[in-house]
Order: sequence, then structure tokens, then C-alpha cells
Amino acid sequence: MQDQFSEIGSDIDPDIIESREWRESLDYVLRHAGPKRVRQLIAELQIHARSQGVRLPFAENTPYINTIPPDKQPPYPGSHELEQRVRNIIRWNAMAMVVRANIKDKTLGGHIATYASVCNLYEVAFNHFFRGAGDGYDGDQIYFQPHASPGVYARAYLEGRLTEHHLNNFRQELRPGGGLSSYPHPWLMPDFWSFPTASMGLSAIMAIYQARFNRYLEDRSLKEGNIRNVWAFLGDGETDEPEALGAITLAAREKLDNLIFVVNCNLQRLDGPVRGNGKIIQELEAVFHGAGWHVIKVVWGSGWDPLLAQDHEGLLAKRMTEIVDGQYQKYTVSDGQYQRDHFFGTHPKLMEMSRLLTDEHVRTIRRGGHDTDKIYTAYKAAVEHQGAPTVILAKTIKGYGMGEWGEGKNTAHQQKVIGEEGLRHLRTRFSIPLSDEEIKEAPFYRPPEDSPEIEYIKERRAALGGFIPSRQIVNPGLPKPINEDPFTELMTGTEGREVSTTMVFVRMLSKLLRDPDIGKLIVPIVPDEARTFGMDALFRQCGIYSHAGQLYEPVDKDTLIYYKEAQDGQILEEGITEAGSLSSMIAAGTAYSTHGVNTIPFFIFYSMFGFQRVGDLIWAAAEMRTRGFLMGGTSGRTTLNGEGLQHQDGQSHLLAYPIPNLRTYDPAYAYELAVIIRDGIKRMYIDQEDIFYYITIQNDNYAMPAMPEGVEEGILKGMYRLRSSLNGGPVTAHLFGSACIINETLKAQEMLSTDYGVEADVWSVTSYKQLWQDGLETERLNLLHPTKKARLPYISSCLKDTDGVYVMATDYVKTLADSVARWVPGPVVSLGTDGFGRSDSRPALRNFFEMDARFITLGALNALVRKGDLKPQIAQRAIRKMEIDPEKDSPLKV
Ligand SMILES: Cc1ncc(C[n+]2csc(CCOP(=O)(O)OP(=O)(O)O)c2C)c(N)n1
Ligand SMILES: [Mg+2]
Repeated sequence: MQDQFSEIGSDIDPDIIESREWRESLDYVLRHAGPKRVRQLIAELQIHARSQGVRLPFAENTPYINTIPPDKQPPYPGSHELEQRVRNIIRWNAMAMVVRANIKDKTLGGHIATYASVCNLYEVAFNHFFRGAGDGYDGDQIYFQPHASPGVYARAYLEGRLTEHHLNNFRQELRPGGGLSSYPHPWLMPDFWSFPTASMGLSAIMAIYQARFNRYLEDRSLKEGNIRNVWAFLGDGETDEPEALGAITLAAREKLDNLIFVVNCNLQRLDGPVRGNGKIIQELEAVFHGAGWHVIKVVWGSGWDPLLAQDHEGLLAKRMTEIVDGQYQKYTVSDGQYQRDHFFGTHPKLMEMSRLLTDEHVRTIRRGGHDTDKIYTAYKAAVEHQGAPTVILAKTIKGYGMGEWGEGKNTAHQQKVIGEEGLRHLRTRFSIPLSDEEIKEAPFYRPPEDSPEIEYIKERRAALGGFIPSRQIVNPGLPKPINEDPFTELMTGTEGREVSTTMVFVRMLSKLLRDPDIGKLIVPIVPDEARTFGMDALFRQCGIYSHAGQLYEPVDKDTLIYYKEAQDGQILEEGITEAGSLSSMIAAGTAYSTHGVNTIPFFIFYSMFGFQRVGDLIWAAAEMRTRGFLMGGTSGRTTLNGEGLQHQDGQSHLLAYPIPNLRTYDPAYAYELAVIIRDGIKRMYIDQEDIFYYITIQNDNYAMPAMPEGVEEGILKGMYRLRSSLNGGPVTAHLFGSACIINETLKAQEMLSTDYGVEADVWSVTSYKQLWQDGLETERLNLLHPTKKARLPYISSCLKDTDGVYVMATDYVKTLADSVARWVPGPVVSLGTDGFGRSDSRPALRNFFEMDARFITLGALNALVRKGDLKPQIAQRAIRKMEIDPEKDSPLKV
């Protein structure tokens, strides 16, 4: 990245009188009129220069030195000496945890070098900034760098919150008494970690929307006077993930001064340098500045201050700016002489400056991210800054303190075994009072309970409100059963009026929003698709959330459903960002634990752009114990017919299969939807189950029937008999339909009976996934208890007294049906939508994918033929009669 400092002194002598005069006048203005006037003057000069045709370089960068000068540095409030001793012990134990685990089993893995680089950044925060819960404040929310977790555990060990047993079982969670999870996992350590960060990049976007949601709660009076601060610690390599920087403009736009990013710029990622030929700190500075963030660079330790103080001509700053990161990494592993020659050797004045330092001094001058005074200064400025989020770009060394066992090496990231010699070196480096004999197996070290170190950190945490991290559930759930009213209308059907499940859903949502008890807790989230789903009436009903309110007169103000933005607006209209919307869903769906507020999110999106696009965030939502509803709109590969292959979703239900605590449904009727959502709210918000829902809704209109008797259990478990055979007599076929494909199934039932004398029952399958999970659980019990009478999976018990063939049709891939086939007491024909979609009419698409009423009919007839119950000619005749082209291309053809 080209920056404006590269030209300093390039072809003009900076010492010439002209430069000096300008500098001196600037100093004068600064002294007499302050920094604001200096800024004004420079801005005026820039405008003037441009008007004279001088092209100025893009100016989002500052020189490669600390943002806050030494004279603005506040005194350090803690004990440097004690904190240093504590850090040494934590560094040792964090390293020992990984080494010990890998002595036992080389396959366990773990990381030492990352914590070694971030240690001081964490420790200054633990001792002076991270606020725990207390005095009406719920505590800071902190997203820790995932693979630095050993350091967080090692601190909790000193604090007395974890035992040696825990540390010994790092990455061995299945050992007796449990162990510690590799990374921050709320699913695995629900009392400790709140935020899963192991999939890199996600913590940044989740933190931004978390900080915004904290404001939302306040603005909507769901929580008062308690906007929590959010800290996200990111790796510099991690910032390459699109999610990491993808939402930073939102944070600035929303003026989220409760948000602080700390980027641990150790210049390395897993394989090597992050920006060997450039400078990650400068690059990030430009990006964050451009987005409107308050940027604080913490590049150099105090050892450089005297040199920079003499750098009146900016030569040192220029040299610092022109060296690329790959070279800085080289300095880390080089001796003082090399650095002197290479770094200072380019200019006689620099060389002269360097004579103030010994070689050892040159080698050991610290980077800013290891200097607690500089870190403290940056954090203080960050928490005090108002009106914008802050990012701290802290330069560190990967593997700091590990010496030749990793410091600055390209292999540092994966260093997890350290031999005896290395342990001896580190023991001495960290002043750990263990003998050569004792350290062979890298034992943990904890000073006595009444030692100054332990007393110090406990006192610090007590003063700051308590231990961190700590996950607590402070809300007991909704106090009473939810009102029936929003659901009753949907149970009685539409009396012939044709509507879609999407329309039904929006109606229910609008009633839920008006509910006196839970209405205010509902959080509708849309990524610029409210109109697509017919939800625009809600804009006016509840308002779109905007902290700034509405600063303009909306163009449609004179209509009934105008675009109303309001500070207490309820809808989160996120714009075109599924990742951002999902991050909002996570913030709202975990508020029961993070805020003690039972907000109930409904995230309504194009089903195709859900699991496929942001599946990893959905996985994070799952392990974070998020509650709420993912509503996959315009679902079904043939039902969303005109939009073509990138919009038509025939797989999201399959992609949802692996998520253990996600209940998925593909309902056909209004009453099914009502039963599912009513039960979901009860299970999540009254019974406090850590589950969430994925429900697909469609845009096909048809009459919604009233709910038959006794089907509620079946709806929730995944299937029920919807319509028995039309003419009595023996039933030889069973037709399964889901969502609007149920209509094809019902039609096939009639065709089979009328045209072929085959009687069939129709079953509505609301969830193949629920049937499949239940089947797996039942099989497992049967496997482990051979002497007990085998239990039947729910699907088998539904079909227990049935006979014949089973035809299962969905608007999704056939794997859904296939997943339950082994629990069905007869041949299964699965019909679905495998292959790329097309734009065309629904009938054309259902013919193309071979899953309309004709194919369901043919599927039943053919299966009966194969079973020996019908003559092949009957199926052959049916093909002709129904005008099916047996030579047509397969929809799977590639
Ligand atoms: C999405 C994702 N991709 C890859 C990884 C594997 N991984 C873990 S740490 C790491 C390198 C991290 O580099 P950086 O962000 O610079 O952190 P550092 O360890 O240097 O502090 C990688 C590639 C991951 N955890 N998540
Ligand atoms: Mg890094």
C-alpha cells in the first residue's frame, strides 16, 4: 500500500530552511491554539494544494509510530513488578498445558505461540479494564482469540477457578471429571465461555452486531442504563476473512462506542507472514479509518520513545514506515548487529541515533503490544472514546518469549512440543521456581494462595466486578404460558381462501408482535426482503430500528405503510447481509443468557441464502445455545419457480441435518405452522431448552384446512396421517408429502384411486429430520440393550399396521426421504428435486424434476409392479396416459 510518507526526504533535504520553518510554525499553532486548529489548518492547506492542481496521496494512514505520543501517556495504575510475575507464571502454565497434553498424546494439538504474543494485551485488560458483573452492570462481553485459550485457562487456574485436574485434561474432555475444550465453546463449557470464536472471522461480525443489539435493548427499554462494552480480540491473519471486516462500516455508522477491537498484529498467521511485502497495521489502519473507526496504533514499546523524540525530521518514522513486515519478522530472529546495520544503516543520521543503544538494547527493544504502559494508554483512550468504535492495532511478536523454540519463526504457530532444554530456558526466562529435575514433564506452577501474586490478581478482579470469562443464565424464562390468541385463527383454516404459508406466517408474526405479554420481546430480522415476504406492513406497525431515529421525510410518508425508522423501532432491517442478520439473530437469541432478557428472534430470509451461504454462523449459533426461529422464505426448488438456479432451494433442509440442536420443519398448512411455533416458544422460552428452529415457508397459495383432531403430536414429531384412503378397501400405497407438495400427493391419491383402483393413504411429513433423529436415537437404544424388547422409531410406529409401498415426495433433495427409508415396512420411492433448478412455471418444473402428482402416481404403481402386486403393463399404460416422456433428460444430468 502506497502511503503519503514514502516521499518524505526522498529527493529534498528535510533539513532545508523551508521545511524547518513550516514545522516551527505548526508547533507554534499547536502550542497557542491547540490540535483542533492544527487540523483545520492542514485541511485548509490540503484544499488549497488540490485547488492548485497538486495531487495529494490517499491520506488514511498515519506514520508507522504510536498514535498516542508519550506525553499523553497516563501513569500506570498497577504494580509492574507483580503483574510481570503473574504474566510469567501464566505464560509458563499456558505453555505447560499444551506440552503436557502432547507428551501424553501427540495427536492432541494446541497452540503456544499465539498466547505468547497476546499475553500482555490480555493481562492489562484483566487487571485494569475487563469489567465483570456488578453494581447493576452485567459485565463486559469478550470475544477471545480462540487458540489463545490456554492463557485464559492458565489465568483461571491462578484465580482458583480451575484446578490442576482441569489443566491436565486440556483437550481431553472425555476423561473422568471432564477436561477443557480446545477453544471457547459455550456448548462444551457453558459456565465459562459465552462466545464461540474458533471459526476465525466470525467473532468480529458477531461482536459488532452484539454491540449494536446492546443498544437496541436500551433504545427499546427492554434493559435500562446498562449498555455493555464488547471487546473482540482478533488475529491479524484473521482479518482476511470477509466476515471480519465486512461489517465494520455498520459499527461506525451506528457510532458503537461500546465496541473495541484489539487486533493482535504479530505479523504472522499459520503458514507465514500475514503481509510479508506490506504492512498489516498500515493496511488495517486505512481500512478502519476509512470506515470511520477511532484507530489507535500501538506499534513501539517505550524503548523507542527517546529515539523518536529526537526524530525531528521524521527520518526514523520514515524508516519505520518503509520496512515491510517480512523484514520486521526477520529482525525478530536476528541479532542486534544485523538490525543496526540493516535498519539504521540506510542513513548516517539514523546510524548516529542508533549509537545511543547497545546491540543487546537494539535487539530487545519491545514492540508496543508487549509494553504494558502503551497498552494501558491505548485501552484507556479506547474506553473513554465517544461517538465511534475503537480498533487497537497492536504490534507483537508471535511466540514472544519462546526464544529459539518458536519466537518469530514461520513454524511458531504449530509448536506444541518443547524438549527439556527448551523447558529449562523458559523456566529461567519466566523465573519459575522449579528445579531442572522438576521441570522434565512441564509441571504446572501455582504460587501459594496467600502469595502477593494470587492476592493481587484476586484483588484486581474483585475491584473490577468479578471473574471473566463467566457465562451465567440469570433469566428464569417466561413466567407463564403464552397466549393462544396469535395461533387460534390459524387452526380453523381459511374457508377456501387461498394463501401461502408465508402469508400465514406474517399474519401470525404480526399478532405475536401485538401480544401484550411477549409482543415486545419479538425481534423480526430481515436482510432487505420484507417486501418479498409481504412484511412491509410491519414497517409502520412496529417501526424499523434506528438509533438515530428518522432524520428525513420518507418518500412514502403519505401511505399507510410507510418506511418508518424509529429509535424504538422493533424490526432489524439489516440490508443485504445474511451474515449480519444472522449475527443479530445470535445476539437476540442469546440475550436470555447475555442480558437476562428473553428476546425471541425471527430471522426471515431467502432459504437458499441461509445454510448455503452462512452455514458456519448457524453452526456457531447452535453451539452458542442461540434460541429463536430461522424462517427460510421462498422455499422449495419448484415452488420458487421464476428465480432460477441460484435462488431455488432444494437443499437447505439437508444442510440443516448435522446441527444437533436445530429442529427443522417444512410445514404444509397454517395449523402445522401454528403448532410448531407455539410449541417452539414454549420449549425455548418457558422450558428453557437450548434448541432453535429452522422452518421453511413458501409462496404457493392454496386453501388452508382446519386442523383435524389429534394431529398435534404428529406435527411436532414429524408426520401424521392426513387423509385416509378415499374409497375404503385395502390400502396398498402410502403417499408422503411435505409443504405445498402435499397438494400433488393429494391429487395422486385421487388419480390412483379413480384411474387405477389403487387405494392410498396420505401422510403429511412436517420434518424428515425429526423422524430421522428419532430413528437414530431408537436404534441406538436397541443396540445397547439387546435383551430388552426393541423399540420402534416414531415413523415405524405410525406405519406399524400398514402394508404396501411408500412414495415420499418433497421439494427438496431425495436424501431427506432416503434418510428414513430403513424404518419403513415396505419399498420406498423417493421423489425430490436433485439437480440444478430452472426458471419456468411450477408445473413445468415439477415435470422436469419428476415429482408432481403424475410421478407420485407412477412411483406407487411402479413400486407395486416391482413388488409383484401389479402387472407392468399398468404402469406402462399410466406413463402414456399421463403423458410422461420416458426418454426425457434426467434433472441430474450434468
Ligand atoms: C475459518 C478458519 N480457518 C482456519 C482456521 C485455522 N487456523 C487457526 S489459527 C490460524 C492462524 C491464525 O493467524 P492469526 O489470525 O494471525 O492469529 P495468531 O495466531 O497469529 O495470533 C488458522 C489458519 C480457523 N480456526 N478458522
Ligand atoms: Mg497473527
